[in-house]
Amino acid sequence: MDALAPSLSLNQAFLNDVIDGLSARVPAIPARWLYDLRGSELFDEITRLPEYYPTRTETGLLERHARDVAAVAGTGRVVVELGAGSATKTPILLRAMDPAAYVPIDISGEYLQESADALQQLFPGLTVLPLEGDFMRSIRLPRGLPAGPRIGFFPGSTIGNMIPSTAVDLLRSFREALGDGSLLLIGMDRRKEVDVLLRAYDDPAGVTAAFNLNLLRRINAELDADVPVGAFRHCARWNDLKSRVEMHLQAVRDTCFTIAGHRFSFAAGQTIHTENSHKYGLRDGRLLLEAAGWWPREEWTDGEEKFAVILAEAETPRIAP
Ligand code: AVJ
Repeated sequence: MDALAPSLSLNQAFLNDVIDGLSARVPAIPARWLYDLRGSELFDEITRLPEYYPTRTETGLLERHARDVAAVAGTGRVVVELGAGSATKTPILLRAMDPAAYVPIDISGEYLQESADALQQLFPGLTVLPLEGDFMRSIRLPRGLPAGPRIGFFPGSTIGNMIPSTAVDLLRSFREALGDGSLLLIGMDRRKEVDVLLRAYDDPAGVTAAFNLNLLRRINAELDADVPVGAFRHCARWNDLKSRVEMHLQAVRDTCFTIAGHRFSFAAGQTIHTENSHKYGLRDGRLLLEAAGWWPREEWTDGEEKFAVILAEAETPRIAP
């Protein structure tokens, strides 16, 4: 395949998602397109905001309980991370687990290599086997991994981006890929007071707004488009029925624009839905795991129960009841 092909097809996929999404009855663009280089930088900035509690809370939970994880999991497992690996969270787990190998899986090869290199420097003796691929489509672990049970690591409440059916599909395919005897360490954001949630997704410094609006800038930069970015504002909403924070881009006036020859018009007040962030009650998170064949063994939460880290065990299918 020639070197340009992957980026051309990525561009085509972006274009298709944007055109289909904006043509839908409820205009929406898949959240994955928020995370270009600039978007990832802005998300990084979000994680350091005083109002954005999830990253800080989860990191604290991992620091406090990595030993408890190792006590259940034992040492010498293969650690498989869904995502490139966080510079702050992953080392906490690896230090406690003393794994046989570390396999980060991410769609962005460049970002993956960078973070894998950084972790390799931190753990010179560790076998690091980065795997480029879209874990939302399929998970196939590399051949020749050290034998023995695996532990999956899925931090950040990334699961919260997915609607329940997609979340269960992903957790089940992860269960298949990791195999019998495996464990899963997953971070889930809890339901809490609406004003705390909304402040985390609409910070006074406007970083989350910039993150959301960056999608329109990206469309203009990559898709031959003339979206008037100033005609939209960032909007975070709590959807209680679906138990999620939604990010939208809301038209502040009537506006129309063209993307690759397709014309779109938005009336003032209309929105483009850009991201979901599901929040789980105590039972919700467990039900999601159980529905996908994972049995929650341990659950750790902070004093205010803002965030939960759950250690689940691959369930052996058996005849009910
Ligand atoms: C990376 C999906 C976990 O939903 O909290 C943060 C993304 N969006 N602020 C989240 C996000 C706006 C974040 N996740």
